[in-house]
Order: sequence, then structure tokens, then C-alpha cells
Amino acid sequence: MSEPRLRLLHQMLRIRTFEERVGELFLAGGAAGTMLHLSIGEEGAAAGVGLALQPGDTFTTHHRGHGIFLARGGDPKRMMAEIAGKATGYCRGKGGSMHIADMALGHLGANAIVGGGIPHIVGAALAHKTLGEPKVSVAFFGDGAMQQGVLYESMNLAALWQLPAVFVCINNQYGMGTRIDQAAAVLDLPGKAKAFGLEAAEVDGSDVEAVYQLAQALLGRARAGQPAFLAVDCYRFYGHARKDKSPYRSEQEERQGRARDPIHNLQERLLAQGLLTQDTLEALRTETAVEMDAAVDYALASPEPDLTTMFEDVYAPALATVHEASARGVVG
Ligand SMILES: Cc1ncc(C[n+]2csc(CCOP(=O)(O)OP(=O)(O)O)c2C)c(N)n1
Ligand SMILES: [Mg+2]
Repeated sequence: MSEPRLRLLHQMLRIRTFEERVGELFLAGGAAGTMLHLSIGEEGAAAGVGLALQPGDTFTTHHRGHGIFLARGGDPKRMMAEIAGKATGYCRGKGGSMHIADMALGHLGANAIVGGGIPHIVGAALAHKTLGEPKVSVAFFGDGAMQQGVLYESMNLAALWQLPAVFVCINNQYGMGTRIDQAAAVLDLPGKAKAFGLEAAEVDGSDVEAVYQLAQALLGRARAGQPAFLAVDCYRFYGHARKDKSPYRSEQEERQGRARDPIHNLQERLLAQGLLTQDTLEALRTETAVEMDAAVDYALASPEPDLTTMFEDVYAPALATVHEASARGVVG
């Protein structure tokens, strides 16, 4: 599928279907941990920026990062297995939904701490620059992180050192049950980044083509040493976590928010332009459903991690066990 707009549609359909399956897995008791966060409604941000990145680029995500990793080449089978806490998952079942990572695909880690993954990309971008690599590092985070001091320290250093770093705020309007205008006095998000010397823009996340084009431009300039910030406006279609029924939002608001659907918008545009037919769309949906069903089957059929592996991959290789780490004074 060489036409970029069809690739964007395909990725968004994959993300939504993956998230729907994750939700079902969770309700059936198959997910590890007590909560997980779905990115339904935010596919335009994940696919738009994700497809504008290049192989070798690095990134971190927040706790709502499944879609971003899928768009960067994450294998849905290994992702689903990780979410289910299985030994075949990306982190052998120890990371789960909120701490999944894969260095081979440039995923430096999801992070459950709001803003936690942001400073990591400043270090990665410094490494890319120092090593003369033509790579960029991107932090994906929510609007809640706009209220975290670490974002401003990170943007300051990225601008001061002219690093190939891009800060992408997925503004879904809410941090848990708190609407952004109840959390911040100033809602001009790009303005906050500009104050630190970054190039900054805002884009409608329900228009994935616009996200993709803007991301390409900002990433290109970031590679040349002009760090950037991008706020992607969207709406979290469902609750904060799978069990949250969003009692703090009115029905009317949710209806209007869900009408801002990046998949519907692109699909209708492509159909109207003759780039897509109903038959091709149906085929794409079926292919995606088969792919994601297979991911669930793979996760369910995979073994639990063996108890003897509990302390493997927890410390750096030189500190293979908790006992060695303790002996060297790394842990108490
Ligand atoms: C430092 C910190 N404070 C509070 C929390 C609890 N918490 C988890 S998610 C969340 C809301 C985050 O909102 P946002 O950054 O907008 O991301 P979204 O959930 O909307 O994708 C909060 C407050 C946390 N994980 N870390
Ligand atoms: Mg939010």
C-alpha cells in the first residue's frame, strides 16, 4: 500500500481494532494488572506522527501508547502477549501495557508516570547528535503532562543544545476526570513551547493528513537541530481507563467528541475522491480483524513467565540478579 493516505487509514483501523480487542481481553480477565488505557479517538495522532518518523528514530510514550507503538511497527502479537503478561511479550510479560519497550524499533519505553518519558528523549536526542546520527527522538505525552515541570526543563535543554527532539502532546482534553481548562490557566499549548525557543504548532487530530504533513515538516527541521513541539487536538472517546464510565462528561459532549473521528473523516474523504471503494474498505476491515484476532489468540495460547525468570531483565546485564545488585550497593 504505497499511497500514504491509504497507509494512514490502514494504520488507524489497525490501532482501533487492536484497542477494541485489548478492551475485550481486559473485561474477560485476560490482561495483566488492574487497569489499562485505550487510545480510541486518538488514532490520528499515533498514525499521523508515527508514519512520519523514519526507521532508527527513537521515542517514548505515555500510559496510552499502544497505538503509537503499532504505528512504529510494533508486532500486535507480541504487544498483546505483553499486555496479557505472557512470556512471549515484548518484555517477557514484565512491562505490561504501561511499560512496554523495544529498543530494536526505537521504543525507549512507555511510562506510567505522567511526564516520565519526556526527559528520556532529550538524552536520546543528545546521543543521536553526539554520534552524528541523522535520527530524531520524540516524546508522546498527554495534556496532563503540560502541567509537569519536567516538560519545561526538557524543552529548555533541547532548545539550548539544539537537539533533534520533538515533543508531541496528545491533547484529548482530559487528565483522568479533570478537563484541561480546570488544570491550566493558559491553554495556548504551542505558546508555552515557543517561550522556550522551540518551533511549535497545533493541529486537529481528527484530520490525520494534516497531522502527518505537519509532523513531517517539524521532524525534518528537528533532524537539522531545530527542536519542536506539536499539540494534537483530539477527544478521548471512552473513559480514562477501561472501567471509567466518564460521569464527569455530558452525553452531548461525548456525542460531539466522538463525531471528531479521524477514521471516519479520512475514510469519507478517500471514498469521495475515488481512492477507496466500499469493497476495498470492507476487505481492509476484515484483514485487520483477522490480524487482531490472531494477536489475541497468540496471547491467550502463550505461557506465563516462569517464576525463575523473575529477576531476569530487571537490572543491567552486569547486575544480573537482585543479589548481585544488592552486593554492589545498587539496591538496598
Ligand atoms: C506524576 C503522576 N501524577 C499522577 C498520576 C496519576 N495519573 C495517571 S494518568 C493521569 C492523567 C494523565 O492525563 P494526560 O496526561 O492528559 O493523559 P491521558 O490519560 O489523557 O492520555 C494521572 C493524573 C501519575 N501517573 N503520575
Ligand atoms: Mg489527556
